[in-house]
Amino acid sequence: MSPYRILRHREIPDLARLDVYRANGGFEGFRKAVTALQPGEVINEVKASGLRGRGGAGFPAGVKWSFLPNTLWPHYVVANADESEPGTFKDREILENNPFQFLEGLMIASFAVQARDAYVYLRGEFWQIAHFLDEKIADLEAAGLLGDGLFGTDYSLRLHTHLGAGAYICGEETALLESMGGNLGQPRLRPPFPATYGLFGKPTVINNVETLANVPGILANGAAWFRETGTEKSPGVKIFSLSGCVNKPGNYELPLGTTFRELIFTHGGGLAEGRTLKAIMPAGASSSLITANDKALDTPMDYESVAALGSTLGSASVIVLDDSVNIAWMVNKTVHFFKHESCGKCTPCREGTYWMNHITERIVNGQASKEDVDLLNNVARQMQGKCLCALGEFSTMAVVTGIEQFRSDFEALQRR
Ligand code: L3W
Repeated sequence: MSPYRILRHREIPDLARLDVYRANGGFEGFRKAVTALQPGEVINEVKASGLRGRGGAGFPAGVKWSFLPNTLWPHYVVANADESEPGTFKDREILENNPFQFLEGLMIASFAVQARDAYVYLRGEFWQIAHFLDEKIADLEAAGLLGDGLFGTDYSLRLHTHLGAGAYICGEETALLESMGGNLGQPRLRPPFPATYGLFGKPTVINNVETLANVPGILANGAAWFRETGTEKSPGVKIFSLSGCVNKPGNYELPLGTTFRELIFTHGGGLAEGRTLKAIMPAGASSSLITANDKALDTPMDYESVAALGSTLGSASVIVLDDSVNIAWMVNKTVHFFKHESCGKCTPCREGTYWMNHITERIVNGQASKEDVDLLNNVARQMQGKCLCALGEFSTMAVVTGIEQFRSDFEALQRR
């Protein structure tokens, strides 16, 4: 038995081959769903498992599936494989090494909402993965697992891949849908949520790759099995992408509720000789900073506990910062990223990220005035609650918490 639920390829060689995946229980969950269960029963099983969205928001997957109205057709399912959050590299490992587990999850989700076409939206830089998935989809068609009248029922399903063009914003679900529809990749106002007005204006489920990769196990082994690990409110395992000032960066599949200390020091091998931990960014560039101390290190990494620390677990891309890092320098990097990736549709984000970038450039180049740190803080706070989507909001997180917790780092770089 592999100790892994998602990164099973680390234990099972050639898991990306259909025969190997099937020999290891692959597509039993999908077969069970299509041949033995009603769509509503599949949704109820996923609801009972408590599986929460692994893309960042932690929204319960089964609940999301249940939102699709049975009065509007067709329904679509879209897998969000636009993995672009700085520090997040988990979906790529799944797609490249355990593609069938992800595709099976997408197929089960499709059956659950009775979608007959489902899509995988990949970031433009994942073009090799798109070709790879196309081959896997062809294997599934050849094996009779995709196509018309599956398992002798009247259920038919086709999968399609769709490449983006390298824009971070297209990971935001409504921008993704706009992009797929042939429009500019810019977010639209919610509500309506994709559940009622999604792809081509039709009811649509959008789930992250890792979320979907959890689904086959739930169908094959049951909701209770899924809940055997993790916490009550955040059940199951999570892939933590660990990076930054740590000896062994990489993806770690661990139960939700594992502490920061265990991830960084036991699995990640700790910090370089002589260094001390300064801060943690648990949700990549979108994080509110967490000042490192015993309380933070002993906090379980689940959605509620990280929120109680004033941050978010997000997609669990844990960036470690040691005492060699000036926080103003790091904030300049995140702000530069968001300025570059802002789609420009809403004024607070377009102008705010531009000005935050301008001011942090002045700070890191030693050209800032005494007032600049307060000005930066003011711009960030003015943006909060006023942006069209999460990008603008999240661009302010490291700025505001960085100044709050490490103001002296900003002042140290100001013009003397
Ligand atoms: C119907 C309602 N549907 C909510 C749905 C909504 C969406 C989901 C969550 O993501 C995260 C952030 C960062 N009727 C609904 C409803 N929904 N209410 O539930 O929605 P929401 O608004 O809570 O979050 P979101 O905007 O979808 C924001 C993370 O994304 N992030 C980056 C992630 C990057 C990756 C990656 O690179 N792989 O995942 C940056 O912002 O952590 O928590 O589906 O439709 N009443």
